[in-house]
Amino acid sequence: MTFLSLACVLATCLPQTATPDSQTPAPHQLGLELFAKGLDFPTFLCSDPADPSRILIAEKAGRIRLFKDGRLRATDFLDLSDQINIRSERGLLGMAFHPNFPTPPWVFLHYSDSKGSTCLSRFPVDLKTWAAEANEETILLQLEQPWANHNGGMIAFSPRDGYLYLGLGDGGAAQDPRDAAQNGHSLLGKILRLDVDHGLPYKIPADNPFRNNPEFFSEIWAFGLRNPWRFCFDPENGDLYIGDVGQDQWEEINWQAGNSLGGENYGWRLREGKHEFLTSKHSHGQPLVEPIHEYKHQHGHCSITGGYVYRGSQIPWLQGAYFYGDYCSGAVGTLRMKNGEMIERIPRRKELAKSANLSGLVSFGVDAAQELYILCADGRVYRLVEATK
Ligand SMILES: [Ca+2]
Ligand SMILES: [Ca+2]
Repeated sequence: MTFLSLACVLATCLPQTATPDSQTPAPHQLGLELFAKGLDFPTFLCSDPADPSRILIAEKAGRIRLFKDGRLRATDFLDLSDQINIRSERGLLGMAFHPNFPTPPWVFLHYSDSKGSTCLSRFPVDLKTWAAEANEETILLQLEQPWANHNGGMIAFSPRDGYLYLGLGDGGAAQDPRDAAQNGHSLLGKILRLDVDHGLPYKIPADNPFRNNPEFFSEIWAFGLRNPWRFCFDPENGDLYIGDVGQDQWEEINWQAGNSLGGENYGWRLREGKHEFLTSKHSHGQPLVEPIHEYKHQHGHCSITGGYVYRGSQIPWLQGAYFYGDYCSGAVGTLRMKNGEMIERIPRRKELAKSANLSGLVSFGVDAAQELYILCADGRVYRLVEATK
């Protein structure tokens, strides 16, 4: 195991708060263990829903590598590299098993196809070989992307309603030039909510918030997002945390309660974080939902990587803490919500820098035991552990 430099230690942690040095030391400390290295730009990690020792790691260029008991298997779970466009932020971006897996034995992928369009697809999994059947792809949604960046990437099933949620960025370039995120007749800059269990390509859930609103496409759950690269549901209560990537100044985290009815407008491009940005020709006459947390582009921060709520068993004191990080600086933070309010936020940059250099923090991952991982652009993947003193 090779631990890299401590460069992250030098700058202070997440802004808009006291530096970690000025705070009472946390009674517990976190660390990272190297889980794998040598991967090619890993973007997503999950496990067999029934077996956390069988870990899957997706690479941006289209392979999904399979690990059993920590060892890389020779045969990929799936290799889509011949049909994926990897320019800029394109690639294999997200993955989710059906919530009742293995009945049906389906895995869903979010990737950029050879033309660069967003593609949501379903593949059956052969449970004997533990490989997805590449020739049995069913495309559920295909959406042209005007630019190579801001493709969103996340897909996840809500633990409350069982529907598939898919995050899409504003399409790309800068300043949302097509004013897509506020436009109800564009799927860009949105989180969609789809019923993938009934009919093809999918069915619109009866209680989608804009189902009977002609100003919006009925797939839309929430809008006003710039690039919701990663979002997650708290498995305990269905609360939704969205890391929305900002433009030049502000990164933000949005939150909605598990019993939300949807329809939230998170503000882009009217606002970047909690700050005025540009006007929009679309007006919806509803209040904008402010982020629960924002941080500025300083101390090396440039792009938020949303994570997961810790619900594992290995670190009991960490229960219910939401993890997020920054792609450029590698800084990690945790926060907790209670009754719709943020009640705790802890910068963990210095703490984690003792065991790894996290700059290029592409994604967090979670296995079926709800233990957390961190994926870095340098091909290393770490497992979150309690630090031994
Ligand atoms: Ca795009
Ligand atoms: Ca916002």
